[in-house]
Amino acid sequence: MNNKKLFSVKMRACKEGEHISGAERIIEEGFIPSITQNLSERALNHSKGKPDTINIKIELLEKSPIPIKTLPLYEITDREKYSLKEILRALFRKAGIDESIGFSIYKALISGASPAATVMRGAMVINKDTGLRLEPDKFRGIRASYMDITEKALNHLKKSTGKNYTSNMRDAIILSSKVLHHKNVVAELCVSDDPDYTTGYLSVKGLGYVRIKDIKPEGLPKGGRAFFVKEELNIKQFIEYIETTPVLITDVGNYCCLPFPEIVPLIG
Ligand code: PML
Repeated sequence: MNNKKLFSVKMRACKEGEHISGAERIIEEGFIPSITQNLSERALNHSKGKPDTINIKIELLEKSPIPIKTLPLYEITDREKYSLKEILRALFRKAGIDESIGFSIYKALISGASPAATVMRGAMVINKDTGLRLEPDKFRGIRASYMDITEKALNHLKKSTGKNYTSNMRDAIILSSKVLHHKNVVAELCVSDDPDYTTGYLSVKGLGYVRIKDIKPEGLPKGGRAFFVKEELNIKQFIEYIETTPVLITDVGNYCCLPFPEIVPLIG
C-alpha cells in the first residue's frame, strides 16, 4: 500500500441492543464506497438474524499501520484421536500456562465470562502466572481493533488454506496475529459465540495459531477470547496497542496440516 492516506472502516450491527455482527477494514479512499456496500450486505445477511441498527464508521488513520506477518497456521489432521482436554493441556503447557489456570479460563469462556455470565464483547486479559483478570471492565473486556490484511496476503491465505478457509478464520488469524505480536502476550484462546461455529483456536507464542475443531458443543451460544500475558505487561499501554494501534497483515506464515503430536508433544 504505498504512501496514500488510509482509512479505517468499521461496521457494527445490533438488534434490540444485542450485538449481531461486526467487521472492519483498512483501505485507501477510493475503496470506501465498495467496502461500505460490502460491509452493509454482510451485516444484513448474518446467521444471527436481521439487525435493526447498522453503524458504519469511517476515519482517516492518524498513524501508518504496523506491517506484520500472520502466525503460522496449524490444522490438526487427527483431531478425532484426542480429547479436547488432551489437546488444550499440551498447548497450555507449550505456552507456559498452568493447566488449572488454562482450564478455568476455558470454562469461563464457555459459560459466559462477564460477571453476569453473559458473552463479553471484548476479551479477557489473564496474568498467565496467577490467573488473575487484568481488564478494567469485566463486562466489556478489551476489543482488538484497527487491523486488516492486504489483498495480496489474503489471496495467499486463501490459496494455502484451500477448502479449510473460512471468513471467521480470516478475521481470527488477523486478530490473533496482532495480539501475539505484542511482546508480553504468550497465548490467546478463542471459542466462537456463534452456536453453529464449533472450531476455535489456541495461538501460542513461538508456535502459531492451532485450529481446534469441536472446541465446544454444537448449539452453545457462548464463547469469547482470552489473552494470556506476562506479569510485566503494562495494561494501559497494552489496551492502547490492542484497541487503537493500526496493524496490517502484509505476509502470511506457513500453513501446516499435521497429526497433533507433530504440532506439539502430548503429555503422558
Ligand atoms: C468468531 O467468529 O467468533 C471466532 C472465530 C474463530 C475462528 C476459528 C477458525 O476457524 O480458525
